[in-house]
Amino acid sequence: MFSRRHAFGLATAALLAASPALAQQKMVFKASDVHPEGYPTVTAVESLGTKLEKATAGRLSVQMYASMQLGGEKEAIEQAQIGAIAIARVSVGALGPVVNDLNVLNLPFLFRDTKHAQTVLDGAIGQELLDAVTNHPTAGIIGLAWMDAGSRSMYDTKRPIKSIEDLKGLKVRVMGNPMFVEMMNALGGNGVAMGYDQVFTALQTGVVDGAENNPPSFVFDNHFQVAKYYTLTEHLIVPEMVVFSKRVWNTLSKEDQALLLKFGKEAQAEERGLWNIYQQTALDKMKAAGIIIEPIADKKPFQDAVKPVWDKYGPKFAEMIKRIQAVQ
Ligand code: GTR
Repeated sequence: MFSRRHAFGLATAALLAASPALAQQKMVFKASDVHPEGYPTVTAVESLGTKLEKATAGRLSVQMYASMQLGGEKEAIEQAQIGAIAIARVSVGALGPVVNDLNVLNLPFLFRDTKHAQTVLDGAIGQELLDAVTNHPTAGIIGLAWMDAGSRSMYDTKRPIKSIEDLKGLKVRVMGNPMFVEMMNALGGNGVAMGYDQVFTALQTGVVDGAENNPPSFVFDNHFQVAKYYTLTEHLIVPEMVVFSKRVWNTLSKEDQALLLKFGKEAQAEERGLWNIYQQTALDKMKAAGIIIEPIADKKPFQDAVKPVWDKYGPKFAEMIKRIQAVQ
């Protein structure tokens, strides 16, 4: 698997940077995703690779490392930054600590629903935030495309959560971003930041009592085998991004960069279609597996509880929040 063909890495990137003539050489872009083969984000990036290979007669291609083979998302971002991999498909939750502008999307209950989030990301604001990644002076990554990830809800191994009171004292894993720890604490639980690669074991061994995620992650990353209660809090609608290593990007011709941007956009559209199917399949599998799904009719107590997070992080995004809320 680690043949020479697949071993595109830092050394090669550095060499290409030094010698643009070599940029016409065959290159295999390593891509990382925490999800398994068949997951919408994995399929969409693979399909980008297939198109790239076809358009360049095999000169450029993508080698997908799915299922956390290269580690969690923090690691994927770091590897893209140094050029050890070319493509990282990661959550904006994990990118927020690298590109602060993105943290506006990590505010709980920011979007009215997933449709609202899609409209925002498809429009001017979506492009601005991709550009904020690309133009960031030190992040070292290019924002290539958005990926849908639905909305995130709570799940746990202990008890059904019928109201916010039931969250009290539960140790709940959140993504590695202080905003989410503060969010979970404000909701009454104990937020524990942890890489995605550790969540299954943490749930299984009782290191945490619960976590929060969308139905496809809950099911296809197997968390539903250990956590039986899923509560439709839908507190976060956090999109995901495909980012490309700037180090590698800078070795590419303008034409190759344009191809990546074009196929990136197409991957974004393809993933959305696949997402809708996966979301439904996940819900069906949850029901078949006997997961207790609690609807939350009144989300107001949850929305009120996260006010401290908005008080702390909202003001510096005031302008952007207004624009996002104005999108119909
Ligand atoms: C999933 C997302 C991953 C990762 C994970 C997590 O929904 O697709 O990119 O962020 O959540 O909770 O860490």
